[in-house]
Amino acid sequence: MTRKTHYRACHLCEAICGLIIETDGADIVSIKGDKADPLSRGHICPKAVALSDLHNDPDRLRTPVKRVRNHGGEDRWEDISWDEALDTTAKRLAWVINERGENAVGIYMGNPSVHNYGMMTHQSNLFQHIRSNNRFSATSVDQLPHHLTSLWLYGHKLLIPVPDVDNTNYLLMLGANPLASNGSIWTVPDVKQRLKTLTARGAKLVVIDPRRTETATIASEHHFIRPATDALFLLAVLNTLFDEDLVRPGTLSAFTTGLADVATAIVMFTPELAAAHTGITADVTRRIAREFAAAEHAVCYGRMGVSTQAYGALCQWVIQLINIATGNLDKPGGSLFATPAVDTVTTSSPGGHDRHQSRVRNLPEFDRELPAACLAEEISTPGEGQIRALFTGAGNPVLSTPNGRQLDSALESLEFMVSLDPYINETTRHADIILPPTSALEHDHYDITFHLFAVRNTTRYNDAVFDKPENSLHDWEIFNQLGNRLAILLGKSEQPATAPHEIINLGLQIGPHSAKGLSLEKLRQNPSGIDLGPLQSQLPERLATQGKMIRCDTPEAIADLNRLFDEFQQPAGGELRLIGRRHVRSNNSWMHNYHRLVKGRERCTLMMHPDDMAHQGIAAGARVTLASRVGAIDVTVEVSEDMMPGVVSLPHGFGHGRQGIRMQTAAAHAGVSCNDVTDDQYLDVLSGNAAVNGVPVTVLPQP
Ligand SMILES: Nc1nc2c(c(=O)[nH]1)N[C@H]1C(S)=C(S)[C@@H](COP(=O)(O)OP(=O)(O)OC[C@H]3O[C@@H](n4cnc5c(=O)[nH]c(N)nc54)[C@H](O)[C@@H]3O)O[C@H]1N2
Ligand SMILES: Nc1nc2c(c(=O)[nH]1)N[C@H]1C(S)=C(S)[C@@H](COP(=O)(O)OP(=O)(O)OC[C@H]3O[C@@H](n4cnc5c(=O)[nH]c(N)nc54)[C@H](O)[C@@H]3O)O[C@H]1N2
Ligand code: SF4
Ligand SMILES: [Mo]
Repeated sequence: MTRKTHYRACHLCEAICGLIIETDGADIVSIKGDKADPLSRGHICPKAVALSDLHNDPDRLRTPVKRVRNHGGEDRWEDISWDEALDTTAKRLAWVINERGENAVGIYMGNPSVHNYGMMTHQSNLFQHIRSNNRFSATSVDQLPHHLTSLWLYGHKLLIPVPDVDNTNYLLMLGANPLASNGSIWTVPDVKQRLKTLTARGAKLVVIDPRRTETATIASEHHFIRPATDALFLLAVLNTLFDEDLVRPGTLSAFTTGLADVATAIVMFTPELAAAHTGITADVTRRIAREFAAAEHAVCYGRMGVSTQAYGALCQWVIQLINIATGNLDKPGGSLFATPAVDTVTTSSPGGHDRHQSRVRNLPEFDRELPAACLAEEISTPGEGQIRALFTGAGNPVLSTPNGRQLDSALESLEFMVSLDPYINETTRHADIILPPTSALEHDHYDITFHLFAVRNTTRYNDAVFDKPENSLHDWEIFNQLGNRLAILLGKSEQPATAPHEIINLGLQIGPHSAKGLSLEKLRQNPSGIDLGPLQSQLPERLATQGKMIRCDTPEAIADLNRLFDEFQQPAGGELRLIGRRHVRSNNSWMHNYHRLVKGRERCTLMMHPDDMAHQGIAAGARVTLASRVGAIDVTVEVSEDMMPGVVSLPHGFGHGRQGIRMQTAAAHAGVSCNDVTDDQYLDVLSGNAAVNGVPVTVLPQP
């Protein structure tokens, strides 16, 4: 019939793989890797094919809906027109702003919004009219410590250097499992092959993780670590570098200060102190420090597992200092800053920290957002500034933030809630109105976020695969139209609708590669992407700090060392600790509705070491109760020698067996939500980031 070939980058995860999608009329015939993509070189993972399921999913909303509650308390969803949906939403938001104040409107933005460039370019069309302090996002259950550290050291929240995997001789990796996640804050498509090549050419990959993960299995060395003790290990490595005179910042010395003060501040963090808590011997720690220092090019990298824990900010700060102290920052084979064709570093605010605090618990803001761990209490605690209306966009905080059950019930008490989302799920089921955007394949795509963290500079723009259906709106159009309706009600001026691709066209022409004649037109002519070359050293010019200096002796981090030292004065406790887990066929909470991704063996299991099971009298496959301070869930145990004794692991993003959600396949593979057990009070105090890893728990056999 009308067969067509489309070029497209996958937006599902940070690897941004190039795809070739064959269609026949409205049907997707095939989805394959695009070998001509200069970054991904043909790689894809099983999720790419599910783009088709996502597009065709009968549960995906195609029209706005409003919730109608009958006398029996049961909810029904009614289709409504876009005019009714947008007018009602604007009116209700304006009412809350006028009657209750701007802080009475809360905002929560989820992870897919950074994978959908129209949501990035146009959210301010709405949010500029809601000048609320009560803004939240998935950042504070994820990478907040990275941003904070980059603000301190490099002057901008987005200046995060990435491991130069293809040229390094030594990669020390903590709290990351790129073989499942495909890399994070590190856009590194086909990471498995890249890591295998790394070890094959004689370089070393050392993985530190409480579970022997898929990545650990292909590493040169893996060491178990007790959850949430990484800061002790990392400080012991840095301390060893100072102690054994292995600090060589090299050319970085010209614009780096404060290392000597750091050396003094951390003397008490010895490998022996660390060993008593981490489980990694002092000998191993010293050896790793020496090998790291001796390697021609080395890089230390830490992700989710060392970010969403009680000392997340300290961990990320010390990781940067290890790279700086050994002269590996901004060096090929070490860690490098990318130079994206559209450079959001120059167009976004650098970020700021602790300029205001949350109302109930005084938690610090970062970049005008408060920690997601305090969203529920800001809704349910009465008083001036209480959240009475909530906007959620591309987020599912009931499943993704700690003590999700508490938030689940807090949402019930709102006067108004609206969700920009294609699904009726655990969070959006509480909304009064749901605004569903077009499907990803119905809008064009430019990755505005992840080129900034990519291992090579490339650029790629792709047109929509399918025409926009009649009576539908893109995410950015919804922001624009809702913003304009709200503006009129608040007596402010409307904003013209400049399409996202026009913003990109401009960004390309003023960006760092503008000399190469980049424009949207040129990118359209090269739909597999354009290679812009390897990452380059660019310090100190790229720094956004005062005087283009890196000040290593960050006062906030140094002050936090006391909290760490005090906690670890007591001998290690014997309690079980809970950590998370990712699977390559899953993606946070929202990709369980596609049969081909969920089929097979049950995945929402509690992995536990056989010694711990024997100790508690638990048999393989038994049902147990996993409990913490905040809640308890029943789950099946999976025996695993790959777990560190004393640590149990449960994936997040499950728990779909709740009333009123409209995701049939997900509900049939419901599982339980590990965030019904993670604790909203258990945080990285310094950054406010949720500590969803390392949570103290108990596991009891069911009678
Ligand atoms: N398939 C798939 N891919 C994804 C996602 C997904 O859900 N599924 N999510 C995407 C998102 S939003 C993100 S942020 C990235 C995350 O990407 P990664 O950071 O690579 O995420 P994880 O696979 O969760 O790896 C975290 C690791 O930390 C370990 N860990 C837990 N606690 C500790 C600790 O205290 N210390 C140490 N050293 N390790 C610890 C865990 O065992 C786990 O192996 O993945 C992205 N990609
Ligand atoms: N215990 C524990 N908790 C965790 C984690 C963990 O490892 N362990 N990981 C954390 C991490 S790293 C993250 S990033 C968060 C994620 O937390 P969230 O961002 O809150 O949750 P997601 O599961 O990504 O939910 C995405 C939502 O966006 C919708 N959506 C998908 N695409 C689009 C789109 O194009 N437009 C719109 N408008 N909506 C869309 C989906 O339907 C879904 O409702 O979870 C965090 N929570
Ligand atoms: S690795 Fe990520 S970007 Fe690549 S195909 Fe899979 S989900 Fe898409
Ligand atoms: Mo994330």
